[in-house]
Amino acid sequence: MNVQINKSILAVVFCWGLSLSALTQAGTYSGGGGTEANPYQISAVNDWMELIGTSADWKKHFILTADLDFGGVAITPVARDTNPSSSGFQGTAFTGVFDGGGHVLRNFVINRPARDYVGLFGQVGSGGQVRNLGVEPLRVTGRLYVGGLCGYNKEGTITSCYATGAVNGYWNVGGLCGENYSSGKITSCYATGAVSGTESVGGLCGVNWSTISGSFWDIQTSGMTTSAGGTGKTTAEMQTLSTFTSAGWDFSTVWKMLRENEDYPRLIWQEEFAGDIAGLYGVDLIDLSYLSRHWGLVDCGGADDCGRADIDSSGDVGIGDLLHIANDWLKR
Ligand SMILES: [Ca+2]
Ligand SMILES: [Ca+2]
Repeated sequence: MNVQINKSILAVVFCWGLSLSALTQAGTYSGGGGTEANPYQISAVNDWMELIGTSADWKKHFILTADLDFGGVAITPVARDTNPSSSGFQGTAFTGVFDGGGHVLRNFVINRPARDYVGLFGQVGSGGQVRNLGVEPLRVTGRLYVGGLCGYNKEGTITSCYATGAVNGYWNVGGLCGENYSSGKITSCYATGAVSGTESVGGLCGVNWSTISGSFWDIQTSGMTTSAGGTGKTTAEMQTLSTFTSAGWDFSTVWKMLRENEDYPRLIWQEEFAGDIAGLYGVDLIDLSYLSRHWGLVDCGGADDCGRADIDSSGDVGIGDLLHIANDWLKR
């Protein structure tokens, strides 16, 4: 009898173990099958956490279907190095396709000061693609090969991406990518984050052995006048449409310029807010002070539309417009 019961318990435990291991082998995300025709859908922070934890999927296809705000939490890279005491990369590179869908991942921290290959993606390998993605970490800290988007682009293709946020490391540190190696390709990307490090440090990339084209970094906000690859521009130039159109950037299906001379290019499907009427993308004191400068204006709707301050199209600038800013306060 006891033997029988023990056998049943064993069977239950065995099945439970099997289902657990199935869970760790492939993610479910917000749907999709991980193929090119039917990519896994990333639509919530939990989906990204699942991707971080599921190395078996790092060769699959993904699409981001919304802007994600991580609320300031610390995350680890996808395709991270698993052995800090051995030089070189140990672990699984990202060789899949991550299409940002014109959306943004923002408001997270990556804090691995004693680790190499540090970025949203640690190492992008052969066949790996990251495209149409904005990356806005609060800060990224690592040791060797550190970047906002990727630590080490070994042989991957990175297209139409941007990275903001501070990046700090020791060697091979860049605002977008720590090192672009071998057949790695970076096209139509920019970086604006403050970059700091000891050796081979650059506004866009720290080290480049391959092809970087049509890409830029902000020499003022990055604090870097040099980069391995890319073209350095002032903030004013980075907020000028022709800087990018003359480099072949696609402003009909990939990028948009919300406010030339005030903001950087943004990805076309980034969320927009009614209260975002001035300055950089997002609703903050700049928008509030812009509203206050136009406060009390009447007869809006003419040629200048009260300079965008009549948000609710009521014909004047007043409480109704302030409510829009209050409602969207600090959204980005
Ligand atoms: Ca704004
Ligand atoms: Ca109004």
